[in-house]
Amino acid sequence: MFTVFSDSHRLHHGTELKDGVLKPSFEQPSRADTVHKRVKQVGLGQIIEPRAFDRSCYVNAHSERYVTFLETAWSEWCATGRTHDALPLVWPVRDLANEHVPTFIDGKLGFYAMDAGSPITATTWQAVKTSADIALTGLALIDEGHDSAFALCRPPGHHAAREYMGGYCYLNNAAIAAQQAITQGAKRVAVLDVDFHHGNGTQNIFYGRGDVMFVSLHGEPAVSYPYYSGFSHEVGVGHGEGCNLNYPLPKNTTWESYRTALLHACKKLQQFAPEVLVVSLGVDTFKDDPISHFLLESEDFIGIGELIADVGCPTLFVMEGGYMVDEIGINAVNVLHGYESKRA
Ligand code: Q9C
Ligand code: ZN
Repeated sequence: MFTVFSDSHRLHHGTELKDGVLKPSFEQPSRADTVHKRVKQVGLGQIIEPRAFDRSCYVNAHSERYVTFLETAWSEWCATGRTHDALPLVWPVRDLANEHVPTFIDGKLGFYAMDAGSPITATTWQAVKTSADIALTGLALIDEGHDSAFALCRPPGHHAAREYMGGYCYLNNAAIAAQQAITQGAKRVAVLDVDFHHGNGTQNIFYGRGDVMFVSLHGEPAVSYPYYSGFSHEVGVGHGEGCNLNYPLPKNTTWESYRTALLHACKKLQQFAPEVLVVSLGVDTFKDDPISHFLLESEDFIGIGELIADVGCPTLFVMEGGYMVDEIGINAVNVLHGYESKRA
């Protein structure tokens, strides 16, 4: 399997407000570097640089004004004399006006963000753009006839919705790739999200769409970020009704029950018969993950890959979360090995 990777991810590193304290983000550069090292160590396959894509490829999944915000936020923030990471501190909740985009950067940050976990620095946009290009390059490999590809994206993407960032995510890499497949003529595409956290951004982008199925396994919203989405009654609307499938799972979920849910999810995907499957590959379901609470062991990730292979279609793996840096490479590559063992 080819891997798409770029050193440019290191241009993004910042802080997050956690437990009332501003700390270095759990989403740090060593994550992608550790996965990259593991890919090389086991000889997964060729590692290539991303190609550059047109801005219009991102605007297909996001709104024009949101992409412009990401491109310009840092310079607007700097123009006010601030030098530390740009983070929102106020949000347009319920009764507050939502129709008009504020003109001042502090208002914009809250308007285009769901939390205070996604800092923007001087070089964030460059890393974010490259991360999306990595996913698009992975999709291009599949178009060119590869059965699968690994887009080693960082920063991750699945919390980023059509018009907001959050949960360490800015552009939704998986959604951008899925949309690109549709733009290029695919009739049906599916996104399977196995990150510990609900892929609220991907759900948001495709909620009204019958041509893109979204299936997510995640910690139940009662006790897991992002708290406001991921319920099983969220099934899609309009043309998309029945095309959104959530599997919220309780704290301390182990492989036995995770496997049962994934097996069910994969059967649904198989029935949908997508031309391409995009996997939002988070490995924060690992037992030692510092911000999550499932109990998967490293070997269980091989099982995830094996079950995904049974869906039976070309598959693009897009890196999402996973914060136990020591094992992130082993766990991510285990999924890819599990997949390959069943498809080769
Ligand atoms: N106390 C991804 O895995 N912080 N994002 C939660 C809960 C946000 C995770 C804090 C976690 C986002 C891509
Ligand atoms: Zn996650």
